[in-house]
Amino acid sequence: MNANSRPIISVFEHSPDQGRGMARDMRVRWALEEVGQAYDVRPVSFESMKEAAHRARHPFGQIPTYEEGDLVLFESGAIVLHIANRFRGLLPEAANARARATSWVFAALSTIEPPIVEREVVEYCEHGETWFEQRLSAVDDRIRVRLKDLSHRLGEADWLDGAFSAGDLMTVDVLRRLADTSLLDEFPNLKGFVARGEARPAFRRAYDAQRAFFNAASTGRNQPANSIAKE
Ligand code: GTB
Repeated sequence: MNANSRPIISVFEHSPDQGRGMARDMRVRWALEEVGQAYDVRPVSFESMKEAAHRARHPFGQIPTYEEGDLVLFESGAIVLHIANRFRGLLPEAANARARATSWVFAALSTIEPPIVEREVVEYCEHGETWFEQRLSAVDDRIRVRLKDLSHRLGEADWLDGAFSAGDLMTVDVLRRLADTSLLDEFPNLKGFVARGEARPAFRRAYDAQRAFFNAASTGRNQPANSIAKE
């Protein structure tokens, strides 16, 4: 960890999400808040994230990254699982329950998130194409398939497998990406699931921290007082 023994995570210097907590540092901030671990942030611009210093941390030149002493990690799933294994609070003690919670982290990232990301690509990159509406509707149907199955599994439960875990955190954060669509309206129990996640004090702290960071960046006020680790 750094001199203050706090992990450092990389975040957008100026997030294109306007402080809505939609980038993938949000799930890492949330995980750290859930386990009560303070952290510093390393802001990176779109230019600097493609430079050698950041690529040494992240081979694909992206955020988030996580630094803890000599350990440097990339990929939000690996980072959240590391935090969950390193600190108490995000994984059950029992081995089988831990393994099941891990399954949900992977399900969120490799089964639920891909069609949601595809929708974002369609919206950002294919807007204006003659076939845009048809393609968007086809991708929405693929998302619905995942939401229907997830909704069925969640049923009336608060969380996916007993107590709140890293699996719920990751799934809620992935579903939050649908906030600008009406897709979750079709699945009231999933809407409730996301609302429960967002109501957690740790989520609120993480959300407020990234928002304060965004606001300070917008007005040029992000100085070391905000616990920023610079190159
Ligand atoms: N699989 C990786 C992980 O899970 O960590 C994906 C990391 C990733 O996509 N990082 C994005 C990034 O660094 C930021 S989160 N992009 C810059 C680049 O690739 O050059 C994706 C994101 C960005 C912006 C918004 N937004 O504005 O709403 C939402 C999500």
